[in-house]
Amino acid sequence: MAKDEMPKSDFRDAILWHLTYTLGKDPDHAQVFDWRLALSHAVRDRIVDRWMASTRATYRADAKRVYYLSMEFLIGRLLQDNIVNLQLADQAQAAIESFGLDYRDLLLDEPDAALGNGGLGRLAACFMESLATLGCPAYGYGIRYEHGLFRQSFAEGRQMEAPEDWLAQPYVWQFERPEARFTLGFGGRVVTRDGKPVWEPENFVQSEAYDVPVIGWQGAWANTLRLWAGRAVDPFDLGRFNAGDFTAAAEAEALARTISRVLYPEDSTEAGKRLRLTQEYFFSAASIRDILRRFEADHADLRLLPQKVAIQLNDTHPAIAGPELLRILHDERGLPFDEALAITRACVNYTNHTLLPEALESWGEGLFGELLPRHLQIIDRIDAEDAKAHPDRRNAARGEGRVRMGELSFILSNRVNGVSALHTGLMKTTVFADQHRIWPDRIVNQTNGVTPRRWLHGCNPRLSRLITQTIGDGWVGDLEQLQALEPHAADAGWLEQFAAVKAANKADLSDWARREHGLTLNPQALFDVQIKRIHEYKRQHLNILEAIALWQEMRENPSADWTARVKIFGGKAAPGYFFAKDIIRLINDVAGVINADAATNEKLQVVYLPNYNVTLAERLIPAADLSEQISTAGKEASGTGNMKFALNGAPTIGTLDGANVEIRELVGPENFFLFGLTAEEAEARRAVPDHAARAVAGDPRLKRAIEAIRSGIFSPGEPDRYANIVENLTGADYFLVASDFADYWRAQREVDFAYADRDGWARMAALNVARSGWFSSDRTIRGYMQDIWNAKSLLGQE
Ligand code: CR6
Repeated sequence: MAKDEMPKSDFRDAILWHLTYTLGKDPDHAQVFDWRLALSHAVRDRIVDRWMASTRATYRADAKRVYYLSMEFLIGRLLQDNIVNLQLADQAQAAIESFGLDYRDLLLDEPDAALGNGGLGRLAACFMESLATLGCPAYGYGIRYEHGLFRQSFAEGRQMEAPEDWLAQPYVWQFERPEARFTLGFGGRVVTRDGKPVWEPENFVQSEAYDVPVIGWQGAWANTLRLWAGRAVDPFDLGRFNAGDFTAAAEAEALARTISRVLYPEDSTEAGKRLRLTQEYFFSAASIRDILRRFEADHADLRLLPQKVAIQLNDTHPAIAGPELLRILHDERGLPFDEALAITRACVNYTNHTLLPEALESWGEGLFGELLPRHLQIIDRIDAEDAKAHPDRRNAARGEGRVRMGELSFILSNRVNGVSALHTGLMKTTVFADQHRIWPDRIVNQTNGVTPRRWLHGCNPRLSRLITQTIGDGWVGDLEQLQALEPHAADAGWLEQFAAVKAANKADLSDWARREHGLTLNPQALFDVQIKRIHEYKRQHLNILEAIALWQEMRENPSADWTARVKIFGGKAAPGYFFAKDIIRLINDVAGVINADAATNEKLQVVYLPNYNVTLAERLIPAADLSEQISTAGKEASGTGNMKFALNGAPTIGTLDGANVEIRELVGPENFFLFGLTAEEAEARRAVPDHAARAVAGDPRLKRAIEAIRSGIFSPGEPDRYANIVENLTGADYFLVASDFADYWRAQREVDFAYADRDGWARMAALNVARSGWFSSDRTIRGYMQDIWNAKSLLGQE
């Protein structure tokens, strides 16, 4: 094969061609890494044609485009996803095996792109995939962090953080776009010229674009994820270099790059100051310029903007995009303020992802005004206009010395949405009650969803095969077809096959845990899994308390007929969130003691797998028997892990929180293990004096479990190690662990009982699969297209 004979049709030849001419590697000496890159190039080639066809179709139709602005896109690995969506899996596997290589090894060689913290970032990635699947012309805009979420390891049970470096290797999925650069200003002052305000920024950086194509199911459509990187306007100071100051010569570049250096490792807490706000403005402003450039290339009348552009703010992190658009329309394009405001409002929409007060962003007006002086004036003007129109309005964007990003996002949006029915309802009665009274049509609900391509078809090939054999393959693009499985859940023969899939997935996980971590998991046991960020409201400590209490009862009564369990944990804590880090250490300490107890360890194991990420989720979810969704009611906006478990046949033990409520409704209350206070009851309980102390005093099991922690049996020689946790559980206990413990215990014993009936359990698990089709992110995106964006699919027009 010669270089000018680039093979198009034969996939095997295409891989060899790329290995030789793109990577310059002799097949005789190529490593797994080289083959993986060659395969990725061959796959990428097949994406590019469709990508360009989609872009052309969008221009031709002059279609409305959706712009999804998000600080996080937790995309994980892309090779397998792309292969699955192009339906190349069989070809790719055959080709790779013909070279004598292991196909799975190759897929697993790709680093995880961890450009997100948790649910919000993963949701954005699922949405990008569904937008492409549905043929909705869309761009994702985010930041190309050089270091994604930190790598987690444990040292004596404690979380250690190391920088993640997904870009240490060539990243095949990105295309650098040096032509799409914008110069962005920060700081400085606002002067008046010809009676008009003019912003004179003091510092400048450039945004450089990297495009990642996102291909939909069956390759029918592809969109772009555009990630911005910070660059200096003058990257290199030759004068300083020649004067011998080599470090200073590159200082501007180092500073500019800092902006896109690290993902903020916070999750649901108020994030750090100046750099974070700089990041937010940087990517929002670059994106707004890009959106306007694309629009103005074909349209002269800015009043048409809302017909052609829908902007979605993924939480408040990109909220400054609103004032930035308004500023450009008014200050730079010369539209009257009220017209610029109306246009902005008609384009922008906002998704709220949390009601936790500490997670609602706000900035001190000092810092804000220093960095963005003109935007502060604009925000004041918007507040003033709203105050004129609605004199009884209470919550302005600026108040109490702060710029409040939730309020700002709300008042600049056409639609504001919550992410589950319960959460949207609470938005109306709590944080946005005042706004909702004034603009009663603005808040709408769009319950989250997950892409079935990655979260069932891709990650659970055995179950995918069984489903396709049973009902055909239409379900991958139309998940509600899973309903057709329902009659089979009554068929003993089919249920046996279904149970065999789960057993095989569990065996795979056990093999991997042995190889990778030296763990021996009992595959006969119930795999009870809680994987998510570590947070008090998610209550991993409730789960570990239950493990302690169970262990104590098992020791007391070793001959009873206990259902064997493996409790599996995974998740990272924000580096500065010390209580969460204590919880991690406690789980590891408890695991050490329980797993070493020969009297019980055939029946109970506790395992904390380090460095939870998308890839680990793809491994664990297909092997799970039970899904732990045990947040304090009213605190988890939606959850999306809960949907992935149900879809893969793991029933939920959970509270009436977030989308758990809708999962329970759909799968049926008899196939869901409910416990705990409702959101309303939780609010009321907090007002009861000494609620935690009373709960502990009234529940000998809970009391004994806490006592065990206090006594130091899990922290020999250091009984105070968990003094904070003990004090919290018996004192303030804002998240009501003590109050919910007894009912959680009861529900867990119901799980034990139900699991002992293996046929009954398989039926319950199968019904979870059959009834979870509604949780496809395709359904969610259709909802956004219709109720929020007024955007149309261009499928068939490419
Ligand atoms: N932490 C919510 O807490 C929700 C996702 C996506 C979260 C979670 O319940 O499923 O967003 N919120 O909507 C934020 O990140 C602010 C999350 O992931």
